[in-house]
Amino acid sequence: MSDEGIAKVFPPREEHRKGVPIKSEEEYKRIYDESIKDPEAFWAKMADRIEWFSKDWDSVLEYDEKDVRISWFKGGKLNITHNCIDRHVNNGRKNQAAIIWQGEEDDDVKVYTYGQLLYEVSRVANMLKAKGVGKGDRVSIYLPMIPELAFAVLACARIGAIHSVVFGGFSSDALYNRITDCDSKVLITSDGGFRGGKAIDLKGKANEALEAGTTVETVIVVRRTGADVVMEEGRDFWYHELLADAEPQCEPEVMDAEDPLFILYTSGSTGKPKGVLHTCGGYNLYTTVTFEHIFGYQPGEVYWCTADIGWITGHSYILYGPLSAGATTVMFEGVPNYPQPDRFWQVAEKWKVNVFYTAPTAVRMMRKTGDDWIKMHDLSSLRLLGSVGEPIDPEAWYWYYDVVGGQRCPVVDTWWQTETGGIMISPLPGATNLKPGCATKPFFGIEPLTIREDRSECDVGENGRLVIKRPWPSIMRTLWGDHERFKDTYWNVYPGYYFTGDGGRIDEDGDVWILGRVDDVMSVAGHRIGAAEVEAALIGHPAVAEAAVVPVPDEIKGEAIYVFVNLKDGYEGSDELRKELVAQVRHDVGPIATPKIIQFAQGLPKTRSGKIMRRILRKIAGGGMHEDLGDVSTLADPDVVDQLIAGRIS
Ligand code: 7RM
Repeated sequence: MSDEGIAKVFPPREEHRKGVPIKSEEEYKRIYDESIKDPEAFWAKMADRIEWFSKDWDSVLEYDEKDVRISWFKGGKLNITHNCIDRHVNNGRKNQAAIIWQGEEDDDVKVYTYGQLLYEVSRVANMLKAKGVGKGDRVSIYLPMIPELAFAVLACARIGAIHSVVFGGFSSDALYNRITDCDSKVLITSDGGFRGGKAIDLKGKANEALEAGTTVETVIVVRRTGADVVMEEGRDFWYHELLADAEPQCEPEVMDAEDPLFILYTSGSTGKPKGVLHTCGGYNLYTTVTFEHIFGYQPGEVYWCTADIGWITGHSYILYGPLSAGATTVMFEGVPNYPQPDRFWQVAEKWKVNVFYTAPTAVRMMRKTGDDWIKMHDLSSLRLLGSVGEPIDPEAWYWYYDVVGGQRCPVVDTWWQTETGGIMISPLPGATNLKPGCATKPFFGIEPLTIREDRSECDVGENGRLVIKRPWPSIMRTLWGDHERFKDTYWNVYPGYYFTGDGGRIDEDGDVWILGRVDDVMSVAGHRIGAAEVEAALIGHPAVAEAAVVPVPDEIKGEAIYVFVNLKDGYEGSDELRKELVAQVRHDVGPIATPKIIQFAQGLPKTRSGKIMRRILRKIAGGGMHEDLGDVSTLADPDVVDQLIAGRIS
């Protein structure tokens, strides 16, 4: 990352201030200072950005620091789908497009107005009720990016069921783990999905996941590809058949602000994924307000976030934030390079997209395929560009700004996490000086800090660990079924602070630079993958004695997966075995975790207590020589280091 030295600064231009909520740096500073001085007063005032059935909350924030119990607006009543749908229908937006669904094939399009969305979501809600789903029940959703995914998510929220969306790229094992961890009663899936012109099988994987026996009583299957699938009598039902009997009126369940809204599993530094739990009120409010301020959405505009709804970005900024703000949001089934490398630009031109939000990996990929693919499209509708998921390197930032945005559009580099629910650090288009590669300023009510190992505050410009000072409305409330892990992972590492797991640096302007993960979590093509999950899969293979997984820099994906395996006696490393190991990882974790390189090793560097030193392996995988590795004298067997360096594969 070439973020050393003096970064070039792009102040907001006059046209960037038009129609956005915050119009100058002074205004941002004034409101920010207020929001930090008295966050409760600030959020109580902001609470009017959404509608409540009752604003009679006990208190704005309750925060028990010792047991880390956090509640916002407890006692207040609302339903997020009322805010995302009904209130717009009631306020003159009934016939405005809510969701523009663009299928993988260009003529495969569906547009749902807010009025139609109410109809669809209400029917699916009634369908779930008819299957015995009620408030607090868990529903797992394993679907491709089709409209039914949006309906299913919102239908759960409408009746107070807790949705757990599992990304379609995850394997049957991953799905099984995510179903069993939260004891889902219902699974909603499909006969398959389309990806890059090929049909992918979801029902087969779902069947496999359920084989071992789970709490799932009912499987609802959406017809998408028309593939032949195995349906289990009495358990499996076709979505379209159930829907035929569903009434289109369904009153939204009255939810407490602190009732659970959804679980979303995310990778951590152990093999077991963490069920991040979000609740209704704070999440609804925070995603709405960040969406309005950071994207500066204006009536009539078309907003497109290219993420998958299987990730938090899709939850917060394809569905809940934009819909709550009354936006027109594009939901895209396809991939960036099918049928051609200009697919994103062709779609953006076709729908006259004004706000485009994507991941750096996609930007790098399209930068590599060349400017001609983009110059053939009229992208003059674009007003603002967003980036999320990993640090955007200045090269990619400049290309995004120059070539995609034609130097007209501010680039908002938004830093946040599954756990934070919404965007935490980001420029505001009318107020913030942009710096390529820098996430810049905290959102209102957010107080980031960089600290040293010993918890002392870093100096200006010093690299440290990024922590956040106090709870904000959309902070996760717990890890499903494991409050101790929640406390240990996020709150007890640096007592008094929420620990992000990221490194960071705050410069002389108070701008925050994100330096990437400091734990064993990798970011491959913007997908968050725990090293431990991949290692667990590898160790599941009979030939493997031990495995260590580290990220290596990758030109397009940001990071790629480099694997060191130590084989059991009697096994020989071979290309055949490599293939088997890759297949094992794809089966256990999913294709998104496919290793790039597998190096067979005689041993792994370990401390005397037996802990694998991934720090050293990371350097070796990245091409480091012995002298780059720092002190290796504490290793149990320092000789393995030279063997590993000699055996490195580039
Ligand atoms: C939204 C999302 C979270 C991790 C986070 C970071 C990295 C996300 C940025 C970023 C640098 C950014 N949620 N990350 N956004 N790093 N600049 N703008 O991605 O839970 O899947 O991942 O992603 O390391 O901790 S996530």
